[in-house]
Amino acid sequence: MQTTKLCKGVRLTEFFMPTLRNAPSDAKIVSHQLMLRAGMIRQESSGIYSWLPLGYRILTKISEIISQEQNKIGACEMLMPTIQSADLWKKSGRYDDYGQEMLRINDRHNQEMLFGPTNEEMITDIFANFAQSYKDLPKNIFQIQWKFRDEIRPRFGVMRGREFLMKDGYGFAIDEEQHKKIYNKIFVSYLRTFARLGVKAIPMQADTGPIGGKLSHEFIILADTGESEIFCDKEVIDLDILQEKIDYRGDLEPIVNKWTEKYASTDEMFVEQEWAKVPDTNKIATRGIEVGHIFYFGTKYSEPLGLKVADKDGSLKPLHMGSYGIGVSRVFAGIIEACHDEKGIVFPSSVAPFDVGLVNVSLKDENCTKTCDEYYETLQNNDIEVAYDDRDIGAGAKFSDMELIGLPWVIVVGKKSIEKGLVELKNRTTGQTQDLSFEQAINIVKGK
Ligand code: 5CA
Repeated sequence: MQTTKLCKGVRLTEFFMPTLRNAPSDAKIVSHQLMLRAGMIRQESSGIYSWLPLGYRILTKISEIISQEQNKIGACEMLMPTIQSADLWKKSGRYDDYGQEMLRINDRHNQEMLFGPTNEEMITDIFANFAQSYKDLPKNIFQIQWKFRDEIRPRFGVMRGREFLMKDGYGFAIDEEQHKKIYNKIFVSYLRTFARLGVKAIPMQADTGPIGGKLSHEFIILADTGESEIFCDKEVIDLDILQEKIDYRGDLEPIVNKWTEKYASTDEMFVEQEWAKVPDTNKIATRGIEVGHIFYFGTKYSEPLGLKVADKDGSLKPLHMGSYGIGVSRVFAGIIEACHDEKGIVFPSSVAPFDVGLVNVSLKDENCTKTCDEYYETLQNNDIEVAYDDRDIGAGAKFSDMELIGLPWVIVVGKKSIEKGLVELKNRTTGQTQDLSFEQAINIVKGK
């Protein structure tokens, strides 16, 4: 996929990709180990990471897919500040509720500020300033912005960080019925988003926690290393949203029902009697990674913050709201938990940092290097994103780096293969190699 701001190709002599042979011993789960080894992130302090060029590139691709799917349901993207004033939080009553998880800051005028753990208060205040009547509704607004939560136990790398990237969306409606339509759109678009990111995230009944409200689902990737305990009917896992014909202007209730009629729940919402009804052969009790969480909480914030608009009959009504989160940096780790082997990451093509690696194994051979330089240009001209390994290191080290960073394809070019007019094309998923002409290799990489 071509993202707007990413370059199509990099030479590894210029690219900053500090790969490591071994992961530091304190990295306990495979995604954390592989992200460190692949030179994607570096820990700056507990739960706080720098995103190195390779990691940042993937994070950008994940964010772009999320934005695209949000845009399809008519959600509009904006950006709010990371630093907020404490005033709004005092009004909503959450200034005290959030306790030590909230990072509080005093500015030079001794004003109480905080690093936003989420943005319900601010967006409600913004919207309240402009919305006057039912004609301004429904609206669905989102941002992709850094959050800070001073977690007691930050762990597993970016999976549970203190600073992390979140897509937070907020829906505004005149009543519960109108809000249910937003909820359903979000629900279906999340299924599509995660499917496009190459992972299966199962919607599960969930607890609403400090965000509040009565209707809530978590989207969970099944993985033994996940922090959530889950119980679900195997039939939910077998469903495939990409096969579904979706009309976001139509009634989405049947699709939502299809994904929610079978039992799927986190341990917090577990109900023994319901679980007993699931046939034993379908019962899956395992662990999972919560990559998304959606809430409908009615008038919880609009009442205390005084957000009311005129309904058709002129009477003032408090807005019905919901909030919709995706852990952007967490889903990155979740994808790696779901997609790796003993050699490294096996990225789904939609989020792979590059489509193909181009490995020059005869760097000293002038003809081979000249040919590789040409191939590097040709690949980019064919809209193929390429990482060109032109480094003066051994072939073995080049191959293992390509496997580690998980590019779907690698094209190997050496003195001997050029003499035969061929290149070697390697598939990361199957490990199979083929000797082909460069043009044939391009067609395969492009999926022709
Ligand atoms: N305001 C709502 C959504 S707009 C909200 O804050 N929801 S949340 O608390 O459930 O967070 C949304 C998502 O952010 C979670 O589903 C999870 O994927 C991600 N997330 C939450 N805490 C962390 C953390 N400490 N590290 C990484 N990701 C996190």
